Parts: sequence; C-alpha cells; structure tokens
Amino acid sequence: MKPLRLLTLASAPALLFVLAACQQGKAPTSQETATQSAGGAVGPTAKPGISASDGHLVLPVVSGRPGAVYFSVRNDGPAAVKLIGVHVTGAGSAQMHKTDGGSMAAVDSLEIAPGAQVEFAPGGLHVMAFDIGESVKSSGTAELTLTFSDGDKLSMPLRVETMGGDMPGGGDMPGMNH
Ligand SMILES: [Cu+2]
Repeated sequence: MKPLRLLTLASAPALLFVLAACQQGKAPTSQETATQSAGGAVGPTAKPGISASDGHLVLPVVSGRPGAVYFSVRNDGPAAVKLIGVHVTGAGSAQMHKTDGGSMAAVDSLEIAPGAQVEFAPGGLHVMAFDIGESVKSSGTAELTLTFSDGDKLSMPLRVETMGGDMPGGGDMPGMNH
C-alpha cells in the first residue's frame, strides 16, 4: 500500500492524547490474560494489537441520505498505526469524517498512537456510509472493515439503528441533514 505521507488530520493528535489519558488504567482481566489477543470484541480478521468495539450504524431518517457509523478502536500494540480506509457492507461507499463545529470534513487518514483509544462518536469522528442498500435495513446488521496503512484490516459487526428514534431531534450530526 502507500507508504507514509498520508498524515493530514492536524487536530487528531490532541484528540488521541485526551482519549489515551482516559484509558491508562487498563489491565488484563483474570479471565483474559491467558490469550495474547487484545480483547474479544473483534473477529478472526483482527489486526494484531488492535481492537475495536461498540460498532453501530445509524441509518438516516430520510432514505437515500448517508448513515453514520460509530465505534471505538484501541491500539495495544507497540507502534503507532494509521487508519487509511473504511468499508461498510451494504453501502456503496464509506468515508471517515470529522465534525467540527457545525460542519464536517473528510479525514483521509488517522494515526492511532500506542496505548491510545480513539472514539468515533457523535459530534466528532465518524464514518459516513453512502448509498446504503435495502439489505442492511432489513437485516439489521452490517459490518465495518478498517484498513491500515500496512495493508492489515480489521472487521467488526455493526448494530443497525435508526436516527432520531430515541435521540432528541436526531441532532447528533450537525450539518448532516441540511
Ligand atoms: Cu459525516
């Protein structure tokens, strides 16, 4: 894959440090120390040292609008990794975005420092999924695959939800529906 030179997100490091600071207390639980893997949230395609959890896809209220994917990803490996691509099953395309104030911008790559956990959450980083097919809506499940700069991938299941159901005003994505 492409080597280096992909770092474009100026504000990412600050976010990473904040998140990393919240995650310093992590220690293996007794029932998990036997395995070398970093957490059980990910399937067999897991990238070593990287774990992801709490993946969910929020469908738009209006069909045809993009959906948003949120999840947590953690780097328990010894070196920084760079997330360079995302894929959502059943979606025509997907792209990393970052909401900043009232607008959002595409994020081409995202470096995750050793020991850092990055949250893709409403109001910040998210994955935008375009052209979501009917198969996703009817089955209620989807899968997110992350691609890293070294070519490794990591997949996780996504819970499918509908925007606005329980969320006041459905307003967790400023700028998305306007
Ligand atoms: Cu977006």
